[in-house]
Amino acid sequence: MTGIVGRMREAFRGDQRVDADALVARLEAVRRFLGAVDGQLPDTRLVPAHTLVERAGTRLALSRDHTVVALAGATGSGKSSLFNALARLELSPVGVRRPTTGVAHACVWGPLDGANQLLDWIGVLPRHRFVRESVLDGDDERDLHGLVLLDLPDFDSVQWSHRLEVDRLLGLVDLVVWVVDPQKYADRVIHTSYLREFHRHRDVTLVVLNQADRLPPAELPRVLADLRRLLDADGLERVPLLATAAVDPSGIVELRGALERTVAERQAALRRLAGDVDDVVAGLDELVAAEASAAGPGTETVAGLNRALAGAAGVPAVADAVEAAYRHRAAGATGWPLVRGLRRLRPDPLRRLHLPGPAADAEPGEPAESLVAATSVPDPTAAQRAALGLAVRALADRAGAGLPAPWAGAVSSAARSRMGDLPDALDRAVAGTDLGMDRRPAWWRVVGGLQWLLTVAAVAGLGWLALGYALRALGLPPLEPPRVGVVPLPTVLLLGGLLAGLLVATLARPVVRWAARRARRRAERRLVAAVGAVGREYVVAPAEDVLARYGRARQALHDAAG
Ligand SMILES: Nc1nc2c(ncn2[C@@H]2O[C@H](COP(=O)(O)OP(=O)(O)OP(=O)(O)O)[C@@H](O)[C@H]2O)c(=O)[nH]1
Ligand SMILES: [Mg+2]
Repeated sequence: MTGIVGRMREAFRGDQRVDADALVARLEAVRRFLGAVDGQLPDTRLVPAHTLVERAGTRLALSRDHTVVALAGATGSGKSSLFNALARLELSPVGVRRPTTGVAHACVWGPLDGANQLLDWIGVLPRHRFVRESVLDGDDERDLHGLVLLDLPDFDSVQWSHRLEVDRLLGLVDLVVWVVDPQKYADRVIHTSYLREFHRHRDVTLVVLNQADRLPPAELPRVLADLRRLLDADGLERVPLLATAAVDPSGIVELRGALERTVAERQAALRRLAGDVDDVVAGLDELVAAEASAAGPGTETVAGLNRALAGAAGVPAVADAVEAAYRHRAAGATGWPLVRGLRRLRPDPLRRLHLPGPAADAEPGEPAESLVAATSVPDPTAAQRAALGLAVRALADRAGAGLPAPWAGAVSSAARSRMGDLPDALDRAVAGTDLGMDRRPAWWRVVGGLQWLLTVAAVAGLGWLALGYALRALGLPPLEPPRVGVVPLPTVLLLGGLLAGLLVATLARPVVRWAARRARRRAERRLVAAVGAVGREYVVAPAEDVLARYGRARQALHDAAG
C-alpha cells in the first residue's frame, strides 16, 4: 500500500493509551489540511473531515469524565433488555412488537452534571434520560460511575427514521456495544453496513452475542467461533466478543466488567476520536498520494511560455523598432549636418509605437502596472494568440502532472485562471520597460561635434572664397589667403571640410549599425525579462500557489496520521 495510510500505524491501539495532547495535535493537523485545501478540492470529499473537526472539538470540550456507550444492533436482539439489565431497572420498554425502541434512551451512572450537556449534544431528550444513582445501591454501582449508557433504536429498522437516528448517534458515542443474537448474527447488513465500517474503531468496539441462554450449551462455542470468524473478516480481529443473557443477572457479568474497565480507563472518548481521525485520514489519503516535488511547471514549459508571451507581446516588433530607432537617432546625431534636418522630418520608429520608454514621471522601481498602457504595438496575430494558449495549457498540464486528479485539475485551472488578463498585462509590461533608448551616447556627441566643426570649416572656406570673388568683381585689391602647399586655405577648408564630413559619416555608419544591434539585444533582454515576469505572476505563480497548498495539505495529513 502506498500513501499515508500505508505508513500509518494500524488503527488497533489495544491497551495503548491515547494521549489527549497528541490527539489534539492530530485534529489540529486535520484543521490545517482543511485550510490548505480550501477552495481546491470538491467540498463533498471534505465533509467527513469538517464533521470530525467540529465533533471532536465539541466532544473534547464536554465532559471527559463520562464515557458514552451505545447498545446497537438489529431489532429484537435484546438491546433494551441488556440496557435494563445493566441498569437493574425497567427503563427502556422491552416489547414483542418490533421495532420497540424508536428513540434513544440514556442512563447515567453517577451525578448528572456534565452528563446532561453531553446528552444535550448527543440529542437524547430529557424525558428519556435516567440516573442510576440511588442511596439504596450503596457502592454497588460505583464502578460504573461515569457511564452514560444509550439504548439505540434498531439499525435494520423498517422505520427509516430509526436508521437515521442510529447512524447519527453512532457518530457521536465513545464506545459501541454491538448486540447480536443467535438467529441474526450472520446477517449481511450488520456486517457490511456497520461492523466493517467500524474497523478503524475496533478499540472502542465490543460485540456481544445476546440471548446465549437460548442456545443449547454445546452449541454456544460453535456459534461464537462462527461469529469470531465473521468479525475477523470484517477487520475486527481482537475485538472483545462476549456471550450475554439479558434475562439472567449472571449472564451480563462479563459485559458489566468490560464496561467497568472502560469507564475506569476514561480512554474511550479519546480512542473513538483517534479512530475517527484514522478514518478521515484514510479517506483523504488518495487525495495527497503523490510527492509534491514530482510536479511543477518545469523549466522547459516555462521557457516555452516565455517564448509565446514574447511573441504575443510583440517583443520582436518592438526590438525591430528599437534597432531602427537607434539607427535613425544616431544618424540624426552623427550624420552630415546639412542633411540631418531632412532626417528629422522622418518619424522616429519607436515613437510611432508610442514607446518612448518609461514614462518621464514614473519613479524608478514603480511597478509597470501604474503606467497606462497605450502602446501601438501590433496586436498579436491569431497564430500568436493560439501559441500562447497552447503554451499556457502545456504549463498548466505539466505543473500538476502526477498529482491526484482533483489537484492536477486545481493546478491546471489556477495556471489558466488569469489568462484573460494577460494581453493587458503584457501591454503594460512592454510599455513599462526601459528600452535603454533615453540616453544619447557620448560618442554621438563627439562625432556630431566633429561634424559641426567640419561644416563650420567648410562654410568658412566657402565664405572666404566668396569674399575673394566679390572683391575681384568689384575691382578691389584681391585677398591673398595663406596657402597649404599650393592650395589656398579657403579651398582647403571648403573641400577638406566637405570631404572629411562625408568620410566621418561613412565611417560612422557601420559603427551605428553595430551599436543599433547591441541596443536591440539589450532592449530584447529587458523585454523578455518583463514579459517573463508577467508569465510568472499570471501563470506560474497561481499554479505554484496550488502546488504549495498541496505540499501543505500533504504534510498536514501526514501529521494527522500520527
Ligand atoms: N431468552 C432471552 N430473551 C431475550 C434476551 N434479550 C432479549 N430477549 C427478548 O427478546 C425480545 C426483544 O428484546 P428487546 O430488548 O426489546 O430487543 P431490542 O433489541 O431492544 O429491540 P428493538 O427495540 O425493537 O430494537 C424481548 O421479548 C426480550 O424479552 C435474552 O438474553 N434471552
Ligand atoms: Mg429496544
